[in-house]
Amino acid sequence: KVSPSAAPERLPFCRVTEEDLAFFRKILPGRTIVDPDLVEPSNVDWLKSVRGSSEVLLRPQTTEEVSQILSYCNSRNLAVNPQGGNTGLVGGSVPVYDEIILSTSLMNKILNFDSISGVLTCQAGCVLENLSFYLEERDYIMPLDLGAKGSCQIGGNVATNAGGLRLLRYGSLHGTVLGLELVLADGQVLDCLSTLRKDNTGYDLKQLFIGSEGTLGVITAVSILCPRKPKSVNVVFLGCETFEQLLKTFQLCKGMLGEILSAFEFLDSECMRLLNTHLKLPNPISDCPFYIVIETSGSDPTHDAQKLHNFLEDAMTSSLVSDGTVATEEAKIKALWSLRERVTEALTHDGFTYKYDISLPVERIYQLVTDMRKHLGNQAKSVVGYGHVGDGNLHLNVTSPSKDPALLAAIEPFVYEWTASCRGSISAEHGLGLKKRNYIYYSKQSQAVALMGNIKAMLDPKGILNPYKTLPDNLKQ
Ligand code: FAD
Ligand code: 2HG
Ligand code: ZN
Repeated sequence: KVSPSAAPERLPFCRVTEEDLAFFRKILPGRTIVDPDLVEPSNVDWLKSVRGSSEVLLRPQTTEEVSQILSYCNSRNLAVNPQGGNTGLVGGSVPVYDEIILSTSLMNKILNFDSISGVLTCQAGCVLENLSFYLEERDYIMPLDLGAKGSCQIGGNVATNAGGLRLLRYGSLHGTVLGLELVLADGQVLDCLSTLRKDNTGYDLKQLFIGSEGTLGVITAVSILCPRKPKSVNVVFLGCETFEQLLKTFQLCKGMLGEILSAFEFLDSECMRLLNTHLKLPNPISDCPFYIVIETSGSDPTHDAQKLHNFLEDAMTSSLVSDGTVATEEAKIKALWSLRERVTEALTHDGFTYKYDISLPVERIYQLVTDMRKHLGNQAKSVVGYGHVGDGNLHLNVTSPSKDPALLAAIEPFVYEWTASCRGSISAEHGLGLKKRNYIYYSKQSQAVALMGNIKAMLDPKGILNPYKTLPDNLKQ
């Protein structure tokens, strides 16, 4: 019996020849990279957990160049791995074998910004943080924010349907992305780059590509609806004794902060220990089992301060929270946010990390961490829980000094069965990539997976786009 996490077999794609390289060099002079030292970083994922053996990295600058590359690769039966900032966490962004890496890093032009509607149109390779800087100068912000903002690209965000820290307020990319330009596997350019809020003319095709992880087409441009920059931002860092109190604080917070609430995130004391130990980040409040990061964003500083004051008073007097600190100035806001955003980085210093990105009914999310700790006993080095409480999304991470097959066998399928028993999702926001592809059935009915297979076969009949990713192996035979 083959283990669901075993490496898939190489599919019969052609191998890159000198003639192929001559073609690529003609259309991408100086941007067809074959020097192994220069290709190497694109063969390894951010977590350094998976490694491909591609010998070719292509760096197009225009949609037309992407179209020429795919048209050629499709006719030659050469497999292609689209890559943005390579910050993906499920092994989807790097090749498995010798797939050609198509990087969007040089497709980094902002094409238009409409300051009346707030719609930004840009090439797919724009780095998320650069877009945020650009917008902030114009009194707008991006509707999404995540810890990888300094490297991840908007095309990669859309391809993974990244959630992040602001989803609670501004919703998912399925709502904020208004248009996409795509290149299909055979090189056809699909122009769905609308900037309209409303457009019910037929099927909304762009939705199919949001979260498709590079398996259905290459995203070359994005138009996205951006909110106005809030005039007042406050961040509160609180400590709670129990997860039940944390949930009650969430309830109270929704009721009392309502329209100005822009994030409600949590981390447990194990995360805090790793932040202290590995990143030397001090705890700004007294030690507690659970910590909450609340952000408010509004248009009137006095009004927001009053609301926050009332909320904190209620939370303290009803003993829901045991300690806390508030930040209104930018430097302190950033410092408090680092405690939440840098947990992933702290984990990389703790050892080999097994990552789980689970959606559950919010009242169940921490029970999975507690049950996992009991289940694993002393087999794991650390078992930590953190995530997006406001979205019912838990990040459960388990570390060990090095890769440990026995530990993995104890975690899986336990974690997936537990999740499926509550009708949760085994991938809330990171996608399936290479690592989770064979677990799709824990969250999707087999008819739905079969339909996904049909869509893939229709859009990419030769299967050249990001093979071995997202769809389970048994569909690809
Ligand atoms: P890559 O990693 O390069 O690619 C990811 C996938 O998209 C791959 O399958 C790739 O083939 C495909 N792809 C990339 N570009 C294109 C394109 N133009 N067209 C078609 N397919 C493409 N995720 C969250 O949802 N929320 C978070 O809060 C969050 N925080 C993170 C924090 C850290 C520190 C890190 C390292 C990652 C985090 N992530 C988070 C993971 C998240 O998926 C990525 O950070 C981001 O969305 C991926 O963008 P990227 O440009 O790096 O894409
Ligand atoms: C976050 O919310 C990211 O910080 C990363 O989605 C989660 O590393 C993880 O497990
Ligand atoms: Zn997350």
